[in-house]
Amino acid sequence: MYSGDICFRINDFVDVVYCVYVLKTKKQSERWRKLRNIVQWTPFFQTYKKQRYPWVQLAGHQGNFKAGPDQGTILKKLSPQEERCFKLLMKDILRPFVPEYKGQVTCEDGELYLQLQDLLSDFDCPCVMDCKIGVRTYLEEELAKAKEKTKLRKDMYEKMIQIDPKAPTEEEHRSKGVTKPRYMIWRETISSTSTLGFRIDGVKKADGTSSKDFKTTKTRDQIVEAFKDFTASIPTAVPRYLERLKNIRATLIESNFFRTHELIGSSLLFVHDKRKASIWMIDFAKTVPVPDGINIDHNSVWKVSNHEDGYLIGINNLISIFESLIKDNNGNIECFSNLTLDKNVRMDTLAT
Ligand code: I3P
Repeated sequence: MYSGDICFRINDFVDVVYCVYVLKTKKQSERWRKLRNIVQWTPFFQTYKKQRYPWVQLAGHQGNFKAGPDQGTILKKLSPQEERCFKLLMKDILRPFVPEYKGQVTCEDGELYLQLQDLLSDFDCPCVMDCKIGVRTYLEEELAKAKEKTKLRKDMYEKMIQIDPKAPTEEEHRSKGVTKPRYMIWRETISSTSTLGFRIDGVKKADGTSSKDFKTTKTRDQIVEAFKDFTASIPTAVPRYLERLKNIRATLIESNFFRTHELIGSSLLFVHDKRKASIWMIDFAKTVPVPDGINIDHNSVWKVSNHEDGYLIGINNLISIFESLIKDNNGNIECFSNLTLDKNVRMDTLAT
């Protein structure tokens, strides 16, 4: 499963050369495109790129991403469940809020990948934040499997004691292992997942520094501080994010995909630079259809077998926190000088 994965390229040298070349002639650029594809996949060039322009991954499983064969794309290891979601999302009204899916690609090692829009390709020195949405991060199916057959995870026990050596029970200490649901539930309660319906999984700032040190960022005040820090150098991003979050919420409510799916371990990717800010829904490896005969509203309390995911609880809290960031101490919307809002954004939409 590949939830929580985010990855992107910094300064792809090939693309820069390509852009310069494209200015020459169209016909030549066609030839260059072919050549570029060949060059990009040679082992030497892959090594060069790895050393000089590394991939940055903020969250999720290592080794899931590669540069895409076409400019402005990335490759993500195939998860059939995620591919199924992308195919449906390309036909849903949520399409503008997810990376564009461009089909499957088989790499030279024979592995299958999904080719997706590189969400960072239009930004200069972007700041990026991954927030995992929902009050629950494991599937009901994972819980049922763990009950049938207990599998102890040493790696999860180790991650647990690194944060809090007192967290495991005596028995867990003795066996030096915890089950996956036990770890996932503990992670949800030490972070803001179980209370606010989302958590910060990773942040990368414009200077290139990144942090995944948010495992115990739990209270609303801690989140507010983290968001302020994330937007400190470009505060105009705040109302833009708020606008996008409101658009996402309005679209989710109308979406057929959202109505019929349980979204677990899915994230919102926040990206801004000096000029613009946007948010996309990513990571659908644990997004599954709601079983027949069950309806969810994404807002009700989860109980085993009701399949609620708390996605809207997270979105509503994010909106409320971003609103608080743009209000002054008297509760008025602060004026953002130098801010050119997108065509369809009006200041009054920023009011609660
Ligand atoms: C990981 C995180 C991932 C989860 C992964 C966990 O914990 O919860 O979402 O992957 O399980 O180890 P952490 O963030 O504390 O490192 P899935 O969402 O795909 O289950 P895994 O180790 O079984 O992949």
